[in-house]
Amino acid sequence: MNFLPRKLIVASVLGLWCFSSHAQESAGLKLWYKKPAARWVEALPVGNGHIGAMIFGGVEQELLQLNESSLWSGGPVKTNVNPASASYLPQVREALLKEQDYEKANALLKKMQGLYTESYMPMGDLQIRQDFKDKKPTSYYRDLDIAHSMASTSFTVDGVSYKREIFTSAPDNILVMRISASKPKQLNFTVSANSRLHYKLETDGKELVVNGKAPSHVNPNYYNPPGQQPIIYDDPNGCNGTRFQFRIKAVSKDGIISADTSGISVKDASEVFVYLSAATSFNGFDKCPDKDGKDEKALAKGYLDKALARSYADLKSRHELDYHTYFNRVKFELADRSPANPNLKLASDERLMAYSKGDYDPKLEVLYYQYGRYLLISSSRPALPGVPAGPPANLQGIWNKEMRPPWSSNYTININTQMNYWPAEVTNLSEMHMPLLTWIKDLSQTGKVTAKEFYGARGWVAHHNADIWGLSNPVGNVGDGDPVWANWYMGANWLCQHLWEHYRFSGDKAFLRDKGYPLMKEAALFTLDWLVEDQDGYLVTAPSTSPENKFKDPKGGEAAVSVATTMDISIVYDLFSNLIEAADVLGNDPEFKKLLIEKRAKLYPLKIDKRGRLQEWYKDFEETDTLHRHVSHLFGLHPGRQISQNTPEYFQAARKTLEVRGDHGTGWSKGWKINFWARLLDGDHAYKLIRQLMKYTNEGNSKYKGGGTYPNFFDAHPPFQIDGNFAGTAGMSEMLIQSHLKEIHLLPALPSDWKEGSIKGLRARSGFEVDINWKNGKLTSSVIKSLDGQVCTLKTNAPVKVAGATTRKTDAGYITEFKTVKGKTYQILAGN
Ligand code: FUC
Repeated sequence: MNFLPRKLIVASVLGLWCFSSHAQESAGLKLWYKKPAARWVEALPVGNGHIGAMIFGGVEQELLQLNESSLWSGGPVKTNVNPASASYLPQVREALLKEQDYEKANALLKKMQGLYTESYMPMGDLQIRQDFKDKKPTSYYRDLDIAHSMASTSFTVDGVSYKREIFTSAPDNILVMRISASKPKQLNFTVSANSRLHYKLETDGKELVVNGKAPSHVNPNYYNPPGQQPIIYDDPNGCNGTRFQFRIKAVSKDGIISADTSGISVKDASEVFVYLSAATSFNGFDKCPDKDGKDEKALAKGYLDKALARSYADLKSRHELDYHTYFNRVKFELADRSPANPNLKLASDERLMAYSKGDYDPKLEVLYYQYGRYLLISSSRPALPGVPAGPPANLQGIWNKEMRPPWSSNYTININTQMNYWPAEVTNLSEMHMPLLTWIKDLSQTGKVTAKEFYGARGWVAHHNADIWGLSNPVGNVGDGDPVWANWYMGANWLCQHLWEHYRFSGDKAFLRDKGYPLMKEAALFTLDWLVEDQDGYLVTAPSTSPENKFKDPKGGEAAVSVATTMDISIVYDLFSNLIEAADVLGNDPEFKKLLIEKRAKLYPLKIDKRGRLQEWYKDFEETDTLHRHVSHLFGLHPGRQISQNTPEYFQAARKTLEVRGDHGTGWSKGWKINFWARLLDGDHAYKLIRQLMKYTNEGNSKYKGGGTYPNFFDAHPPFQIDGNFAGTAGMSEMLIQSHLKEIHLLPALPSDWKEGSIKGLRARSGFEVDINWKNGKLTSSVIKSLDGQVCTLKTNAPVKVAGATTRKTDAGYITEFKTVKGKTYQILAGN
């Protein structure tokens, strides 16, 4: 590839000023571009878990598309929506277990559905109009610096250089923009605002205030029954939607600033600070956000007034201090074969394109990795003093511009929501896991009602879709959903894995005892009621689907519903195993533990099909889509731990499954496959999928095909879905460290293209923080900090030296075990 022409183009478009001051830095942790965003997937995201903004970087017209993470349509979930549901369950089971009439079971399951989830809403837009009388800007540059969580746009018009710097601060819950010019009194612009929701503008002559309201119901974008309004504002049953307010104020030392409802006008200023605060009336999953809602006006005003009482420098340093606390915990470096790789100087979209064509650019992979961490810190936040916790990151994190976003931008818990949180613990962002873990509790509350109302069962259950209100029923508007996705019963059980994993990484026993274990146990109670015996005495789930694949019905046609899919059984196995271990840790529930051990032993076993793959269904049915994007039956390989080198036959069958399934798929599907191949200890295949996940795309929506990465590095399903970003980061971590079994495996799946590098600050289960260095594809040294005083069992591909420990060779590698003291650091060196 010839880089010279491209370099010249960059230099001439940007001008020397821009080329020399920024392009070098783009080798680091920045996304940067030479043009404003023309499309939403070119705009750059900032967020603090509450406020989200997509920054377009226009010169005369700047657009910040705004979100607030608690702004959803709807209100608390309705109960008693399908009282007849439970009465169909015996008939469904009879159809499945006695008659093998899968079609009949499918039809009956439609009668066992509830309502659809609500949707995540866009909040509004902030626009800046800066009139340059059509004079052409030069030296245009915009970036997102993920090392500091700061976005900027700069350009020169008529000899004056202008700059806009934007950040969203979590500790002050505020968006701040600094607008400056290189010469005094050159800033003349207006700031205006609007919303796609119902809204009104207000002003006191200084601040611009947008008051609005979300609909009381929005149908999913794929659900359009004739004659039904898809967006409804007034709920005749009494609970209207969530109110919101955002307020904007501009401050300048020397300019003239005035505001009316058309906007804020700034004249002849040298430097201007624009502040935006936002709040909603959302008051918890079980409170009507209208009549029992929070006072969003007081909240938004409070955040703004508090921020205004601080200097810009103070707000910025509080923001950076907070952000660095999390972001700086992990440092990842990959050596490039040619340290002066010319791609380092390319704008990020061009660089991604070059990478997609095959260029070697490991530092771009590092940038992608850290971008996943950036997105998690920006979209999932625990509480801070004076600022409540935000909800978990949804299908689009917190960034959505649509009134009817793809799949409602909800929580899809048959893979996608869990995937969002795969990087949380291992990349040392345990705090960012908390919004999910807290929300699981909410979901369990409605899930208890669903278990009782829909199935007459104990405990709690959740199906494949959920929302901020904790909707837990099988969706479908009682009959319109397809059971292949709607009637899946393992949502709660899978989410419970996150409670256990949080304990495994943190060692926080109080969390496990007070929060994790009770929720896990309640999920198991549902499951114990849900399991039935088949004719051979195995415990099976019936009805059961393998999201979202179908099989060829031996009686003809296609079917989705049968008995004991491998995914169901693997998730139940995981839940029971985690509870059994948790009961050991807590020493609190011996009887229940005994019961689970008995039941686990009777679960329908894993099977290998006639092609040597892990069997997906109860019987060796043939799938209708061999390349299906979901690989649900490999749950036991990842994120479960039932399948590993310790179970060689299943390990081999899992590999075969993936080989046949192929590397195709949506963004998240490719992301999952990176994790699968890492668990199969095949770094080169995992790497192949990283390349696929990071393939440049600008595609809008091609049904279920494609995958890839948009110019702003958002993952493309397509359309945009954030889970692929998170799975990419998690998968790369999984290639460098694994600790799901009894040991910490260093460099389990290092690809040949990552010859030399280091990663610092990863977390491993049992409370360890780990740095790893390698050269020529081999571990050179590692530093392990013990955070919980546990015994450390290391697995390495070659012998290592640790003071006071001996290394033994096994079939699967070298095992080194040593006792640790909490707070102490241990050096590991390669060699005998
Ligand atoms: C599941 C997947 C789709 C999509 C949606 C949000 O239904 O099968 O690919 O990711 O969730």
